[in-house]
Amino acid sequence: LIKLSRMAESPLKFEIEVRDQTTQARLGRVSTLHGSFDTPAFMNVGTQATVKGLLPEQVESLGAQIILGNTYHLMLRPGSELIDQMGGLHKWMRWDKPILTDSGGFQVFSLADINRMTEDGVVFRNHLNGSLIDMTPERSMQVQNHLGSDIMMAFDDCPPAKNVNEHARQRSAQFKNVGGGNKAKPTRGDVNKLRSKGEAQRQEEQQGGDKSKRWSKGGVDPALGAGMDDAAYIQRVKEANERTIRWLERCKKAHARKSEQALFGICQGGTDYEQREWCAKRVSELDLPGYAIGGVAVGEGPEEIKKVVQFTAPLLPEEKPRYLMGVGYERDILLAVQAGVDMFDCVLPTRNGRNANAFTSTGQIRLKNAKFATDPNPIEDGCDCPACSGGFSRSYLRHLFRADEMLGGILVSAHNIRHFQRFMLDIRAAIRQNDWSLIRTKWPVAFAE
Ligand code: PRF
Ligand code: ZN
Repeated sequence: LIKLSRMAESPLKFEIEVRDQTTQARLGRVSTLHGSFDTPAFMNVGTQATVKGLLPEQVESLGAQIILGNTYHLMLRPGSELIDQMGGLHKWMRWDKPILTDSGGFQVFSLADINRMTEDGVVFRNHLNGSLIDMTPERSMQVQNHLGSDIMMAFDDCPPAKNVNEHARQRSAQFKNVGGGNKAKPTRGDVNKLRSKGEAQRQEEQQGGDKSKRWSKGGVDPALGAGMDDAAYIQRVKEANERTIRWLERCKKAHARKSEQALFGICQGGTDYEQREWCAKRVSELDLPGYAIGGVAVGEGPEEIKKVVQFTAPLLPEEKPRYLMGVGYERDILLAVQAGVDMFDCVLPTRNGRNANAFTSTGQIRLKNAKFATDPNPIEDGCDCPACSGGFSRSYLRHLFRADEMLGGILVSAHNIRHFQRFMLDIRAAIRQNDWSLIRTKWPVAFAE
């Protein structure tokens, strides 16, 4: 009876309709208070409360059933209090279907100029006005409660991969310079004072703050992981894991709209299997409506992604949706689906679309390339997107990008969104028919090296 009443209260329902016979793949449906979406699902990213360049009705007609929003960006501008005041994110951006919001955890680590990370949270610099922002699990929950997303993500600690790329190494170096540079560093007292104030007042004070203040020693370098030796890397991952669980417990407590919004926990652990196993077990014990695999595709290669996903997915509860965060390319999605993952998100379709990169079933093409100057063909034959079915040639699209015309980015974003949604449709059909040959013949890109 207790279990029944708890289920009745849950704002999220996951039904598995078909299980694949040869892999761990499942076909299902997630229901929220804003409607449902089919799984395996690909979520298009609407970071700034917009899927860049497209009307909500266009996003919907391209096949998107759920989109992703970002705590990090929306708390900085316009502020989540404003969105709450305007009736919540769905109403404000005119998308009345499901929305998942990321917690800001990953964005703080990958985008922000971090001043200090402690047990309590992360202090980072607002890139819009230079003010200092104090981000904690409680604050992330408050922002996501204001936004009113259907699925909220826990605030986690996501270290980069051990042999991460040059970009992350530069970020690491940048962090190490913070103390010696001309940037202001708040004291603990400043942070505590800020915490008891509203966001607007907070930001105002932070801008006029005492520039002579410096951090005392302590805290953790969040960029650690990059280029470390094995022992140091495992130590960093272990600390991140333990912190992620403590922060998750705080998130669960601070979540104020449990009957409307579902909180997903995140399994970290980098490329260390022992740590993955530990974290999967700990998040699963917290009995949440869904679980994510984080810390994947953070600079490691595709082989490593495959091994970690295949190891971690089956460790998460069978009957709950599993979400692989920030992934990815078609081959990564396919192998993750076959390992039992149900949800994905990635900026690739829209980001690459704006940059004249179009996805096709055999790989990406760069539309700015001279070889398309007189190419009369659509991006992809048989694609039913507005660009391809509308008769827009590669030649014309190339011209739009060279002339810096906004229609270029709009059309290729639309095509790319449709590309991933068609791919997911075919994946769901393959599971339903228990036949992967359809994917092998129609989507060679998913089998490319
Ligand atoms: N944590 C959160 N968001 C994320 C990630 C993560 O680990 C990733 C990693 N690929 C993408 N987005 N909170
Ligand atoms: Zn198309």
